[in-house]
Formats: sequence, C-alpha cells, structure tokens
Amino acid sequence: MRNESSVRLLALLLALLAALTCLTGCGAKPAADQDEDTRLVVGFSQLGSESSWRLANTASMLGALSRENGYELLLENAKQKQENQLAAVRNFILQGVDLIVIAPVAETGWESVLQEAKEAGIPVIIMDRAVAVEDESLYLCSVGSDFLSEGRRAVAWLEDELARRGRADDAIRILHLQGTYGATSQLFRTKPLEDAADANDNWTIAAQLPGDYTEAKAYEVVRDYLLSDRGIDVIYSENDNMTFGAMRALEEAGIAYGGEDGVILISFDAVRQALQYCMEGRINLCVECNPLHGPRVEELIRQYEAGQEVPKHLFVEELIFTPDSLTQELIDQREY
Ligand code: GYE
Repeated sequence: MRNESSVRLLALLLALLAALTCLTGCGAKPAADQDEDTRLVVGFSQLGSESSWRLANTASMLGALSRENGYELLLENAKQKQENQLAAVRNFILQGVDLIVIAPVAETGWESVLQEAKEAGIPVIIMDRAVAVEDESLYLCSVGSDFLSEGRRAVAWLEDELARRGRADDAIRILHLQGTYGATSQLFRTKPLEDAADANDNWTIAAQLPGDYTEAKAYEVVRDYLLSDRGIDVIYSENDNMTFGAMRALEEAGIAYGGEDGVILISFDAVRQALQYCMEGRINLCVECNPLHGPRVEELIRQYEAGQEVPKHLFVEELIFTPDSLTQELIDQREY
C-alpha cells in the first residue's frame, strides 16, 4: 500500500517536473540564456581564504556581482600565492572577460600582467590591498582601506592607554605579529608601530613574528616564542585571526591577557568574533577594517560602464572599538 502511493507520488512529481521544464525550456530560448549575452563577465582573482575578513570579502563580492545583478563572476582563489594570481589574470585575459578585479596578495610584481590586460583593452579594478606600479594608467581604479591610518590610530590609542594606566614611562615590550609580507595591509600597519617604537624610548619591539594572517601560523609562532620570553606587555597583531591564535598560545602558557592587567591585545579587522571578545574585555582594542567591498566595486563598474568618471582611489571610513564602546546589539547587527 505504502509502495503504491509512493510510486503514484513519484509519477506525479515527474509529470510536474516535465511540465515545468517545458514552461521554461520548450520552444523559446530559456530566459537565463537570453540574458547571458548582456551579462558582464568579471574575472575576480581573490588572493586566498586565510581569514574571516577574507571570507566576508569574497561573500560580499559574490553577493554584489551576482547573476541577478547582471554579472557572470569568475572567481579564482589564489591560495596566497602571487603566481596563482598571475596565472588567473592571464586566463581571464585569454577568455576575453569584460573586466578584471584583483585583490593582490603583495604589492609588487604586477607591471607585466597589468600591461597585458591594458593591451587587451580589459579594465582592471584593484581591491583591498594596493599594487605598487609607477604607471597608474595600468589599472582603472582601486578601492580599499587606509591601512596607514589604521596603524596610526592603533598606536595613538596605545600611547593614550598607557598614559591612562600611569605606565607612560614604563618599559613596554611589544610582540608584533605581522601579516603576509609585502601586502599593503602588512606594510602600512607595521610602519606606524616601528615609528612609534623609535619615537618612544621606553618601547621595545621584542620580536616581529610572521603570522601570514592565519590563526594556525600565529598560534605556532607565539607558542614557540613564549617558551623563551614571557615578559610581554603588548601584542600588536595585524589581524583578528592571528589574535585568536595568540590568545590560544597565551592561554596554554598560562599568561593572562586583556582587561586592565593582562597583556594588552591590539587587533585589526574587527570581525564579529573579535568584537565579542573585545566587549568581554579579552581584546583591548579592535581596529576596524571593512571587507564589504562588493557593492563599492559594483558601483564603480556601473559608473565605468555608463561612461562616467570613476575615482582613482577609493578609501573606506573606519572606526576603532574598545570594550566600553561596544554593545551586544552593535555586534549582532554587524555584517561580518
Ligand atoms: O586585515 C586580513 C586579511 O588585506 C585588509 O587581509 C586585508 C587583510 C585583513 O587576511 O584579515
């Protein structure tokens, strides 16, 4: 009995499916195919998937350059290797895409491939980190964060915070966790700290450790470092995921962090999890870095397609957060 009714149900479903397929597929060209010609094909070379920031950035691009919005987005993940990015961009050129977006892993090494895109008449938008090329006509425009200002605000906060704690003249030892070497976000977050350490005689950068923007790498290097040096006052970590790795290493080593007395944690990105920790007092400062570039890139493409002038460099407004500036409501509303 049960078998018979499921067979009937299956037959009914198949008939329905056939009717539906016919509605969209019989005779006329399916609507989706008709749009295909008018869709803008965008090749997007994403540098990797190393961090929460990066995942939010990719999701933002997928959302904005969607089929519904009239795009065909070809996404290539370079897994943090520039050679993969160069290969992907060359492939996009071969395929004759309408436009290319690159989130470059490092600043240098882009001249030739950008020249090739230019010669092929394909405009390139640089997103997130920058490219260091002398000839700015090699790309249409760039959109990203002002990393130097992020670093400066972090350092200024630390100076104020130490003064507030009455420690302005104490010897301060800073452990510096660096992001992927040669990335704009690494270079420009590093510079203000190094400058401040030069300017403040009592500040010492105890070590600069490579964390490659990943939690796993940061955990390892901090864990190993703490075996020989436990006298750290501050950890300046160039992204949240590295901060999470450092927190784990500190916990395992039995070293207190955050709050008024622990190792002062400074973190960049301000993704939701980091803000949560910040509100709980486990991270002392979150410097915001906004990954939601998808709609901005889409707007730039629309302006360009409409023949309008596009801004050469677009920077995003960003904030800093401390435990007292956060509420659960604010964190829950956060998109990333
Ligand atoms: O801070 C980090 C990511 O370049 C701004 O890259 C980006 C950085 C971001 O992996 O989390």
